[in-house]
Amino acid sequence: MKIRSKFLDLFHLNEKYFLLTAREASILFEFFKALDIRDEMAIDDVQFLAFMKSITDLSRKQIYNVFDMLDIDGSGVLDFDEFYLLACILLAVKDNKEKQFIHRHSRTVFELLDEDGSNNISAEEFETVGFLFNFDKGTIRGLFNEFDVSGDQELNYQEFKMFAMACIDKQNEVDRKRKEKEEKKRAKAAALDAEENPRASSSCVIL
Ligand SMILES: [Ca+2]
Ligand SMILES: [Ca+2]
Ligand SMILES: [Ca+2]
Repeated sequence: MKIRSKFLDLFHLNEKYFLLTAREASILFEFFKALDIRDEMAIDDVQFLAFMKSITDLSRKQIYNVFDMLDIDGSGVLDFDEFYLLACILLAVKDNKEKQFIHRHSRTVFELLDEDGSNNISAEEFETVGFLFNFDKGTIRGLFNEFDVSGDQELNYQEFKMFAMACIDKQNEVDRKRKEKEEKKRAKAAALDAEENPRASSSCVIL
């Protein structure tokens, strides 16, 4: 899932808790009230579709899946608590921190993914909304092979928790590789620069 939103750029999840600060939450609440054009302290699926279409690249079907997942109490609308959770997930994805988010909020994410409340996540359940955390089908199948220790084709909370812990190692590795790549690029650019402007670079060294 890709996110393009100037509004969300104003927010960042707290590094420690992966939630919004109180101030940011109150700004988000104002925004929620603006979306809630009928003044019902809730947004329905049509309002949600328009909002998600404007800031993500998800399809209509995917957006409705997300709506059903977030409507935890099954009321047919999203209240602010449910919307707040979505905002935190969107922010985690925007900042490439979705794996940390899963790790930090493994119980919440587990309950979100376990759509039928069976205390187990099936591959189908994971696939229904996995795109929200940037998991594609292949990755999800691999993940079940690796973490379904009991072999019942489902992840219980213990198994999911192991996955969530591994998730963070994976994210750290991805972050490390990205940093290495950036540093290499920078070094290469500096070397090229030095080649093109030998005088400038030698004066740099003197300075
Ligand atoms: Ca609801
Ligand atoms: Ca389930
Ligand atoms: Ca299992």
